[in-house]
Parts: sequence; C-alpha cells; structure tokens
Amino acid sequence: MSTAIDVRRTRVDLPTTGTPPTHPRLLAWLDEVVDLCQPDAVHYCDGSEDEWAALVAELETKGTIIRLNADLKPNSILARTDPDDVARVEDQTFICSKDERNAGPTNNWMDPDQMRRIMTPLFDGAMAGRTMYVIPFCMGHLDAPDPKFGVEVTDSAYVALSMKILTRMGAEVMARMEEHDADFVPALHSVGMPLTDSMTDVPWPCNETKYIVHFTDDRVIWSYGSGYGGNSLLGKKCYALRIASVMARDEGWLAEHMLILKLISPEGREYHIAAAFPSACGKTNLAMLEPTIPGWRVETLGDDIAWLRFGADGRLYATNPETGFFGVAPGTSYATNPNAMRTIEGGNSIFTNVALTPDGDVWWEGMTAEKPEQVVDWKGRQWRGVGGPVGGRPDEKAAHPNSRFCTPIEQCPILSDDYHRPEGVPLDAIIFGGRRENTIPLVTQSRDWQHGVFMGATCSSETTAAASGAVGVLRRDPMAMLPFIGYHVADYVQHWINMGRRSSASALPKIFYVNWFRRDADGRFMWPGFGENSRVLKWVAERVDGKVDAVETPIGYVPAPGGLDVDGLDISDEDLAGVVGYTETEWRDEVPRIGRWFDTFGWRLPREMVDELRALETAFGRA
Ligand code: GTP
Ligand code: SPV
Ligand code: MN
Repeated sequence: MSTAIDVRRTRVDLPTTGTPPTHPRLLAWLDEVVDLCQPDAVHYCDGSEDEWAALVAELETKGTIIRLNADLKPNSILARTDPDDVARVEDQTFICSKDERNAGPTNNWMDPDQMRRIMTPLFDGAMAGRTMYVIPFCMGHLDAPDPKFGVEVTDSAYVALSMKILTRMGAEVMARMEEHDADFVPALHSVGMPLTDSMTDVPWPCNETKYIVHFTDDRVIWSYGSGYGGNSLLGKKCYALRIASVMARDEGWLAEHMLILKLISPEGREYHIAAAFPSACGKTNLAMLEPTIPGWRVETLGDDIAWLRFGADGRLYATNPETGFFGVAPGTSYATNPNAMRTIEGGNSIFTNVALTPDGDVWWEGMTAEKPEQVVDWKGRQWRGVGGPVGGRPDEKAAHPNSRFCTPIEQCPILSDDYHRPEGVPLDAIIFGGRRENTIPLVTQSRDWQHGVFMGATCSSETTAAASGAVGVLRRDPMAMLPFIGYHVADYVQHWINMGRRSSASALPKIFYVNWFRRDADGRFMWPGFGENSRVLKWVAERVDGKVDAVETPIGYVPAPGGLDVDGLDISDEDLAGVVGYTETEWRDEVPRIGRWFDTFGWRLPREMVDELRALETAFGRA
C-alpha cells in the first residue's frame, strides 16, 4: 500500500537538525532513502545527552513512554508497545542471498529483486509525517583493526534512544567513518505507519505487515513494520549476528549468540568463557553470575553477542560488539541476578512492556517474592496481585514474558576491565546449552573440537517468548544461532570445523554442553540453577586445567562421582543423579532425532558430522 504524495521532496528541502555528514556514499544513500520514504524532517544523531533529553520529551508527548521516578530510576523510561509488536518475528525474517542455496534450509529465503519489488512500495512514503533519524554506529570497538560501521535510518525515536545504549553511536562514530571514508552497512528501518493529513498518531506505531530482511551479498538491511527489539535495533541481531556471520565466514572469524565472562578462582587464576544459549535461556543470568561457592568470582564482558577471532598466539579471542544489555525482565531479581538489578538501579535505562508501580518504579513477575497489591500492567490497565488486570483474565501477567530492560553495560558493577580491550579476551572454554526437560545432562565435555562442534550443531531447545509463536516447542537450535545464521547452516557448521583446524588442540578453547532445565516427573526443575551454576563453571575450569577426573561416555565426558563440587548445595541425591546423569534410554531416542535433523542439511552436511553421528549410532547399537 503506497501513500500518495503530491510533491516529492529531496533531502535538502527538508527541515534538518544536527550536523549532516560529508561521507559521499552515505549522502548518496540518504538521498535515495529520503526520495523513497518522504519523511517530514531529518535529524542527524550525535549521541549527546541533549539529544537523549529531546527525544525522551518527544516520546513523552506522543504517549510512547512514561518517565520513571527519578529518585528510584534516574533518567529512565518505560515504553509500552502495541500488544502485537512484542518479540522478534522469525516467520517474517528473510535472508535474501542471490543464490537460494546460500540461505539454506533454516532460513526464509526470497530472491533479492523480488523482495525489493515487495518492499519498495512499502517504504514508498512510509515516513510521511515523521522525522527520519540518521544513526551512525559501530559494532565493536572503534579502535578495532577493522571497525564494523553501520548507519541506521529509522522513523522511530525509541530506536534512536535504544541504539544509544546498545551501540557506540553518534558524532564520534561519524567522524571516524569520514576520516577513513569507511564502508558501512546501510540499515533502513520504518515502523510502517506514515501520517497523512487526516491521521492522528498512536503511542506505538507499527504495521501488521512486517519484514526483517538481509541482503547478504550486498550487506544491506531493510526492516519494516515493527518497532521492537531485534526487529528494529538493527545493529544487534540483524548486523552483529546475521550480516556479521556472513562477513565472518568470508573473513575467517565467528559471529555468535554468546555471553562472555571471566571466572576467577580463589587462587586468582582467570578463565575466559563464552556460552551460547538460545534466546531467553540464561545468557544474561550466567554472564552476571554471583558464585555460591566460596572464593570464586565472575566478571562480565557481554551477555548476548560475541565475535571470536584468532590472535597471533593461536588462541581464540572474544569481544562483545555491544555497549549495553537488552535483557529479559521477568525472573530477574536480587535473588536470581543481583548484578542485573544493580545495573538498572544506575538509571539511564529503557524498560519495555514491564509493569509500573504507584511510586513510578518498574515491576515484573519474579522481581519480588510477593506480588504487589496494585500496579499498571504492560497494557496500561490497573492490575492487582490477586485478581489480575481490570477487564482482563485473572491469570494475565503484569509484565509481558518478553519484556526487557535496556541498560548501559558500564553500569554493571562486575564489568571486567578487559571489556575495554579492542582485541578481547582469549577463551579457555566455550559452552553450548539449551532448554531441555530431559536427555541432556547438566554438563558434558566434548572429546575434542570436532566433537564439540557436533554438540553445538545438534543443540536443541524449547522455544521461548523471545520470538513470536508457540512457546515450549522443542527444536534444533545449532549453536543457539538458528534464527541468526546469515547463510546455509551446513556451511556454518563447516566453518566452525575449519576454524578448529587453524590452531593447535592445546590452544583451542575446550567445548562443553550444559542444561540447567532438566525436570522431574512432576515438571519441577531438578537443578537450582542461577548462582549454583558456578559449580558447573568450576568443573569446567578444573577440566581446562586437567585437575578433575571425568567419566567417558558415548556422549562425552561427564563428571566422575564426587567430581562436581556440591558442598553445601541443597539438593537430594535423587535429583543430583537425575540432573548430572546420562541416561542411555533417552539417548536411544535422541540419536535418530539428530539423524533427522542432519537430513535437512542435504548434501552439504559436513562429513565430520556424519562421522560423529555414526559413532553415536554405533554406541547405541544401530550402525
Ligand atoms: P536473550 O536476551 O533472549 O538472548 O536471552 P538470554 O539467554 O540472555 O536469557 P536470560 O538470561 O535473560 O534468561 C531468561 C530466562 O531463563 C528466565 O526465564 C530465567 O528465569 C531463566 N533462567 C536463567 N538461568 C536459569 C537457571 O539457571 N535455571 C533456570 N531454571 N532458569 C534459568
Ligand atoms: C533474543 O531474542 O535473542 C534477544 C532479544 O536477545 S532481541 O534483541 O529482541 O533479539
Ligand atoms: Mn539474544
């Protein structure tokens, strides 16, 4: 549906705030975008505090956001989205490579020309009545050897504010881009609700029609119709994972859905660990963990995205390309994740779809032991701890299950100093994990890199509220990257195998597989999780140092009796055995499922993965 525009205006005709760039290729692209989208004004973002204040004021006037009580949450706001715009839309996410075979079986694919034919009319006049924000940003350190620049053009001030928290953006980034005449990823975003004469705006404009599109050969992003999270903050999943995974394939590195942490033993030995868990499966929690075992400490480097590159010493170094957390709110509390709570106490945060307390603070399910008497829920209705929302069902939650806090990483009290190192930290261990009620033991170590890649490639997890669609459905989620691999999954797995050939076994990180989510017959989690996960991290560290014995099983090394430190842990012997144990009968069922998953890879399935699968089949007597 295109909007009729009488007189098409060019960029120079438009009222402008901020400083226009001089970068020639950027200017040429901006001219095209204005010509197509026809905004009413252009604002060039500089990332300043004044700009933040102005955008907050504007969003407040429009009713998009509410300012929180400055004594409790300084300089922080609450945004409520349209109830239909609350999560990533995987069904409407596309990899538009020229060759369909480069998107593979796990992605939606469309021919790039055909997608442009669909989306160009959608973008035609899409920004009418709105301001177009131009956001220069850099994923990763500005002083990286090869800084990864992008420019997001959006008609959402909420996006501009969120990008300030999550990325390096603004005047300094623009200056660097111009100084080096740098290439950048053009990332076009519109909420898809042009304001023509007779229309009044709504607090959260968006469109029923949504497209999140990656032109991977050209490294261009087009996003239409959603204002939420991973759909609209294009530096995050679209660039730093989908586009970056393609760059990484071509340039010999890895772009991964991983947290990064530093674990420090009582003796002061430091271990760097990256861990990949699917969306809403525990990365933020593990990244900021407070160990329950005496003397051990964790420092945070990142909670969602890690870029891994080999250093000259043959070790794999991890950097976090982001500058903030976009964390799941429900379940976050002083009991489960005190460091996330302390980070948001620092203020300067955007909360989306959480509940509002009478004193102007935020609340969500799981934050406090007791439900509050009364709050305003994420839909703006009065909501009672007993009884639910006025006019709603009593079981409706006050905060949406995918409600989020967006907060600066620098406010994290346990942020590692190494976060600031452009080269990152050398990894000792990589952990894969998923949300499985059975089959996958608490922790398993791979025999070697190739077996570790097999663990990652066969990871599976129950779906969560982070993406629209059914929750709790088991699916394969290779390296927790299923929704984020920008190319063919078989090539991606092959790339992981090849990376392991570039260094010696002793220099490579050791690979582990964990599962915090095993349940008993009553559906109860058998493992207490959260801070107690430090016991698993300790085992990982001791395995890295070769200090603790393990039992070799067909699925890898599992803790020997007494190997896992459960000193002082409140767990029954039955639960402990149930959660740590590897159950042969469950694996008899699992192996054919892995075979069917690999069948979807087609002829591109790496031979190394076939070898690993055959070894399992042999062990279970089905060769
Ligand atoms: P994204 O930001 O969506 O990529 O997710 P994430 O992996 O950072 O998720 P996060 O750490 O925010 O996990 C959120 C969910 O996992 C919440 O429901 C938590 O309660 C749950 N969770 C995290 N750690 C544990 C754990 O050790 N045990 C159990 N049972 N639940 C956990
Ligand atoms: C995820 O879904 O994995 C997230 C949230 O981290 S979003 O930025 O919306 O993708
Ligand atoms: Mn994520």
